Amino acid sequence: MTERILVIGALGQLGSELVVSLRDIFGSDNVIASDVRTPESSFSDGPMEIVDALNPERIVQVVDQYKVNQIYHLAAMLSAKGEAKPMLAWNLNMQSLLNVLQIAKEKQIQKVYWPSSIACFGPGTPVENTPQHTIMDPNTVYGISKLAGERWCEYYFNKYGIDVRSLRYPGLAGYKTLPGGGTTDYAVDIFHYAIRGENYECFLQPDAMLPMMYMDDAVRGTIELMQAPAASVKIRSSYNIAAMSFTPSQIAEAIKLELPAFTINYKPDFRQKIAESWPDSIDDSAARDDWGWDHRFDLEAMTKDMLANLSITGPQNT
Ligand code: VAH
Repeated sequence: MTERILVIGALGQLGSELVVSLRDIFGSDNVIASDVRTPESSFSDGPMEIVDALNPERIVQVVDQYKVNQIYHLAAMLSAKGEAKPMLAWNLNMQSLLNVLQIAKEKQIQKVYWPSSIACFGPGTPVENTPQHTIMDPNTVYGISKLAGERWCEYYFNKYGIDVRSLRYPGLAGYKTLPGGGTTDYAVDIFHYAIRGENYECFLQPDAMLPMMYMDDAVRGTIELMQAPAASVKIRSSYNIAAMSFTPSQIAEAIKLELPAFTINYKPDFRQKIAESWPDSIDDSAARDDWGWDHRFDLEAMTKDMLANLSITGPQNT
């Protein structure tokens, strides 16, 4: 059976890279990129549709037109932006997921992917090596929507047999696209400033420890989860997944090893409080045991790869 994959939210930080990798594996014509925004140039090698994830009729129209049998639903408002527009964030993050889950049920979609986040944890969660099953008391709209979304995913799996799979991403850093409205965006912005030879003013404290992952690992882990045999996917809320943890001062030191002239100063804003509510490190043994997850990039490898690629592609204005 040919995989016909719809990616909703394809222009986002994760979507932009996931579409490229999915097209490499399944063929460009079999991966339909979609977003509420019109792309400037991306994805011209395959189908691109304008889809508002809050419009279920439009999603169904594209599912029917392309005979879609897998949906990656990535559209969401991230943590920092969500605190500025709480009701918009809740509605987008929750209603769009419910639209996709209901369509998966009605149209017999074979597999659904939906990203959760370490933002589903909160100040009461054990902060070191946060377990797969533990206290979850998120205090951001984004985190609350991720916790609720995980519950809905498990509900649709148990009640209707929908094969929906999910990962609790840490902060993600990649060189191809800028993140939008997250608390961990600093870990991407810092590289663009460094490549431009400019001082970086960090919106988190130097010792703000956060779980992070290089985009290459996140994209590979996502596809490996989706290609795993259904029987090995034992967690149907969302899997903890991890690679490394670092602080702004540690990533700054890693950059200085490559660019000695790089400088940073710190001016924490409201995002510091959000960062403090999240874990320092994650126990992802369930993902490693159930479907063979393993990360490949540590801070040094990510730093080298980011700087090497940005020196070729050129920094973007963050
Ligand atoms: C955010 N990048 O900062 C997202 C992520 C763990 C953080 O979910 O909101």
